[in-house]
Amino acid sequence: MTMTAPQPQTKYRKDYQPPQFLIDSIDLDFQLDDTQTRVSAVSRVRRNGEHQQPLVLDGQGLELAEVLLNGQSFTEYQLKPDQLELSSLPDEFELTITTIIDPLNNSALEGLYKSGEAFCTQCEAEGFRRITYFLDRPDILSRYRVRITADKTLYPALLSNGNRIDSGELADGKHWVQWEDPFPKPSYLFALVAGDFDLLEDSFSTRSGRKVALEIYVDKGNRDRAFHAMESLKKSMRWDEERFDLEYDLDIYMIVAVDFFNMGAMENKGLNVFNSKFVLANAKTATDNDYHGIERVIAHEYFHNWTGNRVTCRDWFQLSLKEGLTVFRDQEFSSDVGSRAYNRILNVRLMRSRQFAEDASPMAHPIRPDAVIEMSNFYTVTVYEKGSEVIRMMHTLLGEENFQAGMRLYFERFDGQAVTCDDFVQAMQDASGIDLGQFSRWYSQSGTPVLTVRDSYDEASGVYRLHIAQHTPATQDQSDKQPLHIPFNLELYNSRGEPQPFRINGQSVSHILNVTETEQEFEFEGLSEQPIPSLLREFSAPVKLDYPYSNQQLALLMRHATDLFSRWDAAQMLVAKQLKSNLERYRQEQALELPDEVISAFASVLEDESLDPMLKAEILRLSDESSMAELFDEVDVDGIHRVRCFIKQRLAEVLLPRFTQLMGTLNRDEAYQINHQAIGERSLKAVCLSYIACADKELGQELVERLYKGADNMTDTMMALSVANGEQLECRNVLMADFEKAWSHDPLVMDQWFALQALSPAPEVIDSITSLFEHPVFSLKNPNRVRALIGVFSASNPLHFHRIDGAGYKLLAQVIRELNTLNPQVAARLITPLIQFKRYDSQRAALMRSELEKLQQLESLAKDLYEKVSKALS
Ligand code: B3K
Ligand code: ZN
Repeated sequence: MTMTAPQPQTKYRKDYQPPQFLIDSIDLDFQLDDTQTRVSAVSRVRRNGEHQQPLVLDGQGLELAEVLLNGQSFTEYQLKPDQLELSSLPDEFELTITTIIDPLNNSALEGLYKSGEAFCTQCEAEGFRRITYFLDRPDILSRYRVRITADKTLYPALLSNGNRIDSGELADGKHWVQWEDPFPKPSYLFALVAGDFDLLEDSFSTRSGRKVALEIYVDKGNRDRAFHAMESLKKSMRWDEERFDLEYDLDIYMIVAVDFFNMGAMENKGLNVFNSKFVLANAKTATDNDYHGIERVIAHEYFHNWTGNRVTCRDWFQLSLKEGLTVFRDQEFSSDVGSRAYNRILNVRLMRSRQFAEDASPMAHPIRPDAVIEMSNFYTVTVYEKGSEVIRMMHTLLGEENFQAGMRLYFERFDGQAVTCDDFVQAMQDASGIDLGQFSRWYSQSGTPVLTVRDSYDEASGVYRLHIAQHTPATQDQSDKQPLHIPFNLELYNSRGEPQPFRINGQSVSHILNVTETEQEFEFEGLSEQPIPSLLREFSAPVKLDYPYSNQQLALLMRHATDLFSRWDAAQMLVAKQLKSNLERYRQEQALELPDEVISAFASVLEDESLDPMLKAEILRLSDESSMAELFDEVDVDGIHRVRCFIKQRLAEVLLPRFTQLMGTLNRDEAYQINHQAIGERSLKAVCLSYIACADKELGQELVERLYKGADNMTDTMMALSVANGEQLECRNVLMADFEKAWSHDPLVMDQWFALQALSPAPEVIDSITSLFEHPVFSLKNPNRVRALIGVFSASNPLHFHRIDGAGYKLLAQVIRELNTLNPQVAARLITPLIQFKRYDSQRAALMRSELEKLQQLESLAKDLYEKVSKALS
């Protein structure tokens, strides 16, 4: 008889119960050792309310060494799978639990593990239970004291949350440090780090005059790569004071960069642990995009100190309470300190490519999920990015002043507590007096609404009518959808491209319409000609728009829209239109076409000298094939590839002289600088170069080689390589080999090279990737390497990932099988493109499905994968 593993259990939001016990404080003692770390936890526990229930603690993969009750040996407990159940307990007591754990063999990178030579922790969401038995849920807020003992030479730095209060030496070459965090916190914010680092120190004076020590710990030899992170941290601290009136609350803020990390970073109180990718940068090793990413992630984790740490989540279903809000805050930070339009474009691109795809997938869920098997699976673009869009809509409806009043009320009410998304919305509503009742459906409804807009103009009365219908298609998790409250930002232009003042019922009105019903009509008066509407400006709601724009109308918006975001958006729509019509032609085996007015719309962007180079680059750059795929319910992999190539080729050929001329004017100030203008010019240079190489391989090759050889910074180097790779220039292999030789000592830099390998359009890409598994720098144990090579291939090289013989699917499934035991969290992230099989033709869908079925048969399928695979196959 075969034993089947118990089916993983689903947890439901509606089943929330307050905890049976509270833990006011915990003293942790760590005796660090590679495979036998001893953890003693002394908790002050009290019964919550009148009951005689046992105390059920969470624990996973722990060896239990000892249990004491009020200092005396205690045996009234039962060890169950992943739980320790204690009974016959008094109402208040001191509980001592000693466990032994094995950090060295912890390849899941949750709990306490080794990253290279250092010890570090990752506890969110449910990693603390891999350290000791505990009530590992975010509504248990406790005071932490932590004592760490370890070898002094190997681990000179011993770090934990809060303030360092004592330290000492021991006879056997060991030393210890004692930490105390004055703020009660949930277990997911606990952190410990031990290692031998280089340290970059600085300080920050808060607005009220307190001095905060800032410390960034990096691997030996990397100190000169931590300055940008430090500047970003100080900028974030200042910005949060100025824009949100929020000041830092401890005397020290530490960041540690580690090489093995499942995500970007973690906001542990006073001791952030970061993926080194989001800390380390200098001009030689990091691109402009890396710099931008570091600034954003440093800010994001810092902002969590208030939105997440001071006020946290009652349960994990409320994750968007802290993540949506903190993403909104980091987006606003990036927009205030950089270009608002550029940042909006990045956010919207992510929404339209990945979040819309998630809503259309078996993993569709509301920003506040109702049912979860493995919490790690819900750190999603929906919870984060759509969550942020929901906060942004509230900001749009309330305005900055009311929104900030709402934030103040939220902190007044809930500082030091674990609360819900409803609590947040209530604070916003109470502070503003604006009814958010219908609006709050955004928290419970999944799916992407489609707004169908039609219009008419009556010349005699000068009245323009806009008919707006909203419809949210059913998603796998939810069939019934209700109308949402959608802020709809619009502008009307006349045929000369001038914005038109408009009135509704004799009143001049704001540009934000409140769309609340399934169908609604708006009448605008006082228009002397049929206007051209600029709809859903700023992407004022996370919806899809259906309006029958003509090429001419879009060309006009591209040229004249008063906000730069709308110009970019018009270009997106113009290209989407050409994509759709040409796909039709492709299917009917007709010749592909690109109308002159489309080419001239692009030409006038190229020639517009008043346009910010960074924006110009974004408008001219065609979105990639996987983003284009999101315009369709059923994805035609080959058709999209073919048509995109055609559009690019046509634009490139006709506009070649203009691209070449423009390229010659960019970055003429030779020395590398990091400022808006210089970064924008580099970005535009990359776009020009890519079009040039597409139209004229010889000229492209010459420019690419010159750029590569003369580059004094990684942005230029990667630009050259990426064009050589993307356009399959003859110099591609030589340059790639040269880069490999130059950077093989630096895995973070090599990730860029692995990613290029993964993006290669060459037919042999799958074989190359397979042989790169043996590359000395590659390791399946390191999530950054895996994401760079396999993640990029399967998410961003659709032409080859979806190869018709299924070789791409096989490759991904093989990696997932290995990661199922090594690191299930990373495995479950990688599987995303496979579970979308229903959107592909029957041949591909069958091949993908069969890989999923094989995974489902795995004997010890981790629950992370179980959740996604079973949803996909159901
Ligand atoms: N809060 C962490 C995410 C932790 C994910 C754990 N699986 C990073 C962040 O959003 O800031
Ligand atoms: Zn976050």
